[in-house]
Amino acid sequence: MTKVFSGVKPTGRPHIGNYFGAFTRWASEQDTGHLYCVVDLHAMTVPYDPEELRTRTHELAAWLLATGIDPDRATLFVQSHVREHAEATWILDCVATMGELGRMTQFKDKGGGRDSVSVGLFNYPVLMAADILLYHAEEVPVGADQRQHVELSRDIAQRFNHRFGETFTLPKATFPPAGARIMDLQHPDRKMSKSDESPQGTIDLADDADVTRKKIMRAVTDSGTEVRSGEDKPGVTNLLELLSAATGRTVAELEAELAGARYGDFKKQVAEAVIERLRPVRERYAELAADPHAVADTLAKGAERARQTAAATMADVRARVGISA
Ligand code: ATP
Ligand code: LTN
Repeated sequence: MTKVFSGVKPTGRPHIGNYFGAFTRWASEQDTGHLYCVVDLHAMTVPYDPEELRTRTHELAAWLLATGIDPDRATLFVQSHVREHAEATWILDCVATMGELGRMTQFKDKGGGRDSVSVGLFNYPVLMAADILLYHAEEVPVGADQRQHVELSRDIAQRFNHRFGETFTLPKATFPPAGARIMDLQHPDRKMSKSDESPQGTIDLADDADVTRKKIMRAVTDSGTEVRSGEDKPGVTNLLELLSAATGRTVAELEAELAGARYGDFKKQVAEAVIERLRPVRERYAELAADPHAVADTLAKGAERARQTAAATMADVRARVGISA
């Protein structure tokens, strides 16, 4: 059985990009030995409101459960509940180098050389390495933007093993199939994102059917009238990919069927498909939201299970690096 670890930050509200690009994949591939984590410590690397962090962490876990993560098979937990993540980060900090962290493009994009950004933002990939390495994960399903971070985790693991003896498994990133990247409906040249302010371009999982329909009907399309994908048609391509993700049919099939369709009718079809696909997930979420104790209980059990592995790894690490057991 392959060991898998992945994480999602409780920043902003989860959207259909997270859902189609990550959550559904996690749910369909889940197995015992897979761990899925709400990485609240990672959400602290940029300015945030503590009460909001608490709420969002809980809501995000509920969305993962609503998507179909089964806590009796996979382990679902909150990063800060397992203190070994913070402890491992310090030890790995003493193995990682300023040079390699300084080369991380996410840090360069988000930190941009400003003195005011937190040390946590710079250190973000080391915490991510700790997440992955504590559980000896072999595979890390992520979006392409996280490739560099997973490679860094691998480099850190290798260096640690070389310096202190075989301890960590070397992880590798795995990526969703092509087309699993949902773009902003108003700016189809950039990905739908939790942290960018583009409410009309982002369909939150928490949006209701009416809001979902309106946003899709107002999505930007392209010049011309043809419903086909292509580099010259980023808006229509994105909607075709969304329709494909929602229906499980290929873009080629949909293009053939939609030949001659008007943009308006095409968008209606996309909207209804997305709404239908999300309906049971939204219903399940509403049930879970009505019973916060049940979700908290599930997360406590998940943390308990995760802690067993994390504690065993840390005992080994402590012994190897020469600190007290
Ligand atoms: P942000 O949007 O705030 O930059 P993020 O969504 O990239 O953050 P996470 O919330 O931690 O970061 O990502 C959770 C998962 O969702 C990741 O695997 C990421 O690749 C995936 N994901 C995020 N946005 C999209 C998108 N638009 N299309 C497909 N997958 C996405
Ligand atoms: N950095 C990731 C979230 C993340 C993660 C992880 C993903 C934190 N720790 C460990 C995989 C494995 C992101 O921004 N999507």
